[in-house]
Amino acid sequence: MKNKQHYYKYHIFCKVIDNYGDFGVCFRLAKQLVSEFNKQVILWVDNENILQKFLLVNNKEIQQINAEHNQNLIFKIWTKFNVINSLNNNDFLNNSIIIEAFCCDLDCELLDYINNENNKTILISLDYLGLEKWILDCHLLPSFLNYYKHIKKYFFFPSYLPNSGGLIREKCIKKYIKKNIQNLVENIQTFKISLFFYQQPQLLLTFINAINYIAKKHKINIEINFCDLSKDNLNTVQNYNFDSLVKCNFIHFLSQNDYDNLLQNCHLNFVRGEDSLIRAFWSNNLFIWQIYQQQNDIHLQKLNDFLNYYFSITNFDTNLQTNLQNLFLFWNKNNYNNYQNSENNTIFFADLLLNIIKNYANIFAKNQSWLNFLNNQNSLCYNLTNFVDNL
Ligand code: TRH
Repeated sequence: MKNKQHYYKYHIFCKVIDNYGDFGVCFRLAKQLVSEFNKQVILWVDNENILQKFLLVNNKEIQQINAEHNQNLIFKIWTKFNVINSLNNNDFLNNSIIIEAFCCDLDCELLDYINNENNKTILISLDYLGLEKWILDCHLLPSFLNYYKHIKKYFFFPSYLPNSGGLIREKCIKKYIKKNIQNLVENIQTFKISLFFYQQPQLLLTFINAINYIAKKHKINIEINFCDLSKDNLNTVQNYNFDSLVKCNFIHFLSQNDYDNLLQNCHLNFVRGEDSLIRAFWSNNLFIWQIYQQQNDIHLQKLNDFLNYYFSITNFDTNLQTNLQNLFLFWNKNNYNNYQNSENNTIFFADLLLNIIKNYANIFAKNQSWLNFLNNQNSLCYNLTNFVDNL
């Protein structure tokens, strides 16, 4: 029988392209590998500000952060060609797993170092959330590196599709899901919303006009939790003359755990990149996803792929499904600089939103099948560790 090699040293390399998701995903992965899989992880990130933002510390040196943090999760700032030098003991690079998050490129110095026939280090090219079925044909395929004959490298595709790499899901998630069914749905006094979006001032105006209109006209208490608003947008909302039935909370950047808690406590979450989308799944509440914009509107095709799949599992009543779909499309198609808030847009958006609020219990119940479907699959960390240990 083949001897199993148990890898316990992991390096995650993270390049921050923009926003928070690049680091957010790597941070969650690192935390779970340490806390649930007993791994030792070094998380390399090329942007110190992002690290400080997520750890909620200002101006702290990396050494100080590491000293105060879990010994099995070490943060290092990744600058060009500093990897070998900044490891006191290069041995950590041997027989380890190296994850290139979102397919970021490693320095050739590092590749040279591990390109050694006695070194069992494995490279994993971790891709973005895969929405299309073709990813299943590429998931776990080896990648051949011309100049580095001894390096073993594999593609890994996270996704909700069965037989893919799976999604990041910690053990505690199942507990939250049960809690939410009892807490949130029965007897709603105030409809709670969280808003995390690619800040577009005109779309924000449509949003607050619509909420105000619904509260005033239909006498519904609504609470909005505005997450990480930019200064200008904060000004707009703070100077807005809301009806007394609307309550606004302005929330600074939270720890990931606190952000997850917020999603669990809101009936409807407007979320952004792939990490907040997945956390919205686990919150067990309804969500509207504002997908990251790409050239030539490729993102809209991806959004449609997601919606088609999601709806094929949830089986919402036809009119509610159309309503939800229109809400997703409105929120994404109008996220452009040329979008102008108007009364027509406000009314259109308000009607879609009102329909969701009124039918919340029904949609929530149907949404459970999505959760059940996801929960029947293994988590990303399980799939990853299992794959490399069985190579
Ligand atoms: O930051 P994002 O919009 O998206 C990113 C980037 O666009 C990037 O290019 C893309 O590659 C990447 O997504 C996958 O949104 P996302 O993914 O939802 O990440 C937000 C992270 O910020 C997530 O980990 C949750 C976290 N967060 C907090 O920890 N506290 C907060 O208060 C908020 C609002 C978010």
